[in-house]
Amino acid sequence: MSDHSFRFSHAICRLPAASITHGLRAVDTGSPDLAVMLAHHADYVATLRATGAKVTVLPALTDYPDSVFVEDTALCLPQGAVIMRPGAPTRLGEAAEMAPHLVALYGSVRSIAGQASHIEGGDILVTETEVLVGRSARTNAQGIAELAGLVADWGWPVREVHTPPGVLHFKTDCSLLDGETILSTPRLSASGCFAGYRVLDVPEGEEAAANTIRFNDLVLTPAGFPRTRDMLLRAGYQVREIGNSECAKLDGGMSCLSLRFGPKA
Ligand code: CIR
Repeated sequence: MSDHSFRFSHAICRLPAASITHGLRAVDTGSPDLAVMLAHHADYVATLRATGAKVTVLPALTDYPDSVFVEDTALCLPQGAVIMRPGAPTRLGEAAEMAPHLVALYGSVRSIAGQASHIEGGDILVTETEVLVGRSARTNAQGIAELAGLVADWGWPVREVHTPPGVLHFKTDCSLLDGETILSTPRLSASGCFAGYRVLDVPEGEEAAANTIRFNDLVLTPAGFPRTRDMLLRAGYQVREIGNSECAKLDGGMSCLSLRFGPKA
């Protein structure tokens, strides 16, 4: 089995801006504290770096309150990168801000360009064999179809899947732990979309722990979900808990804070 889906040589992150207090959120659970978020972000970056990866940290973008959540701006595959077209109007411009950085790394990029197409990276889970895309309030059928056309000649099949109602992104509820194992909420795995994969369901009440990232030898999980942490440890993963209290106020988790990519194919 190849392990390109969790072996990474590079990552790109972006510092949160003071305007993060205006970031999008489904439910208002209080204003994020920038100083605490910066401390959590620094811990996140240091943890990625500790695995040996080169991590670029871009400057904050005041004009885009949600721009710390870089994952939504692009899809990075071994063959190349695709610039997304976020479904949130306030986030559309973030994709263009990311493009030059990916051009610098990949040489060129492809882009979702259709005016009716919307797709955000948080709705995309890449496994060893396929690209799963959840249709959501941010990602529509046109965006998924356009992505499928853009990655077909790179050999990637795209499969449209279900995002549970009321959940921001498909990957809010799942993560890839290794080439064949997915961490999921029970409400998502019950849809059957992971047939053929080994699925670990997060315990009831710890749904917010389903958004983790496998990054080289580590699994980064949000702090505060001890039953999920212990389940992952028992399953043999090396776990690092990262504070996520402030990003969680904006519906953000471990995956949204980075774009991750490996050596070019
Ligand atoms: C948003 O609503 O767009 C941001 N407040 C959170 C984005 C989280 N992104 C992700 O999970 N990939």
